[in-house]
Amino acid sequence: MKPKIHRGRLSAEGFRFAVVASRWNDFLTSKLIDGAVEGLESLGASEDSVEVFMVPGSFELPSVAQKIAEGGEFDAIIALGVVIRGETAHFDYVAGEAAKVGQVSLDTGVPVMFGVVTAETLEQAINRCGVKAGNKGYEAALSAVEIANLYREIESRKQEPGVKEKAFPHVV
Ligand code: INI
Repeated sequence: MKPKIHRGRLSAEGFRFAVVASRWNDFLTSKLIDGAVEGLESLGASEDSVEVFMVPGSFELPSVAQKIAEGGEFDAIIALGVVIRGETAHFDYVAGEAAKVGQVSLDTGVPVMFGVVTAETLEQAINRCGVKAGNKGYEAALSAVEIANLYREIESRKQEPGVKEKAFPHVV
């Protein structure tokens, strides 16, 4: 058996993206923003299809992502931040709150990417922000494009007549 495989296309054309980024550790989050914008641009996003919203710290990412999602203007949101365990006694609270962007996705239906670097040390964080081990902002941007396309494809199936009948032949 060879089931049909659906995979979001890597084309940003025709989509709108919001980047929500933390100012905390801004010497690193600025690299994540650059990476995300570069990633979107490389997949065909136009300048006016990308907007960046700044928040004080990663703790604020979910609430602002939710506000943006509720506005209904964007097809995907990319949340960016850097939380370093060595730098804060409340690492777990900040990182845990930041990860709630996943719940925002589920609650609003707008995909939110988790582009937050959670690192044990400053060195580790630096390496994940485009110095050695890639750039988490760039990666999150590519994921945003893929998921926005996949959502659109899945959404478009709802409009096709007969989809429900095919999936639930016993339902009349
Ligand atoms: N915010 C971060 O994004 N990264 C951190 O490492 C960090 N530390 O170290 O505390 C941090 N704190 C700020 C926090 O996100 C909130 O902005 C603040 O608590 C106000 O709600």
